[in-house]
Amino acid sequence: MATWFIADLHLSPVRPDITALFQHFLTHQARNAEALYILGDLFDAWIGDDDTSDFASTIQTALRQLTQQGVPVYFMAGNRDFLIGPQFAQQTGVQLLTEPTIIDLYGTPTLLLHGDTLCTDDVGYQRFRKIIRNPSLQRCLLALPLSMRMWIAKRLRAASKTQQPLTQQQLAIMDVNTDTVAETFMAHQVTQMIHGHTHRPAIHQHLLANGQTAERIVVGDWYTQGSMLVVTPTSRELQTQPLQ
Ligand SMILES: [Mn+2]
Repeated sequence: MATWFIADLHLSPVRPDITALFQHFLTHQARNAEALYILGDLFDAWIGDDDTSDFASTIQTALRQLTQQGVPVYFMAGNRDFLIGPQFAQQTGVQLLTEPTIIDLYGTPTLLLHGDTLCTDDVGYQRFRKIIRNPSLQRCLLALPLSMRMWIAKRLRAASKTQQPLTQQQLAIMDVNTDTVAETFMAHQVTQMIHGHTHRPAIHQHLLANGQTAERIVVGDWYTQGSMLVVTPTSRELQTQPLQ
């Protein structure tokens, strides 16, 4: 038995290869999982649970098949798909987690988060996050007609495509701030944390102010491969799966 963690699949209609790999993952590795945790950015964009596109229903059907087979699937929102809501949960059988959540992972209290809240060096992004994650703004967004939300999402994607390649300094501020990481461990009284978002899969050790050593496991993205973390009572391993 094993517990699987994935994040940052950025599923979208323009990447059918990633969608196919995800479907394969759901019907193979995840099929025998004790639980599957999706730690955000499952979708490159999610404009609301009322999206009835073929793409949205393909993914929802695949998730529903897994939950109907008795595998518990948990979802925590990322910065791309925070508009996933109760209707999505109801249609898929996926259980929504608030961020952050502490789970008991084979006896080790483990903090789960998407990861963007740890990237405090990116001041501009944190400001944007505060605005966009405001519940009343989200209600306003969801009240807009679906076609208008599609238009907004398209414009946002087009805007990010025209950006210049990132400099080393820009890349650095997009990683976690180690002080914020240490504070987060202390605030939640845990010594194990799992997150995604930075697309830098690794297992890091952090020395905390109280002298304890804590471990931070970063789950990789699904851009040129599939990435997953598999945890058993005696092991944890970051894996990749090649595109077909
Ligand atoms: Mn993210």
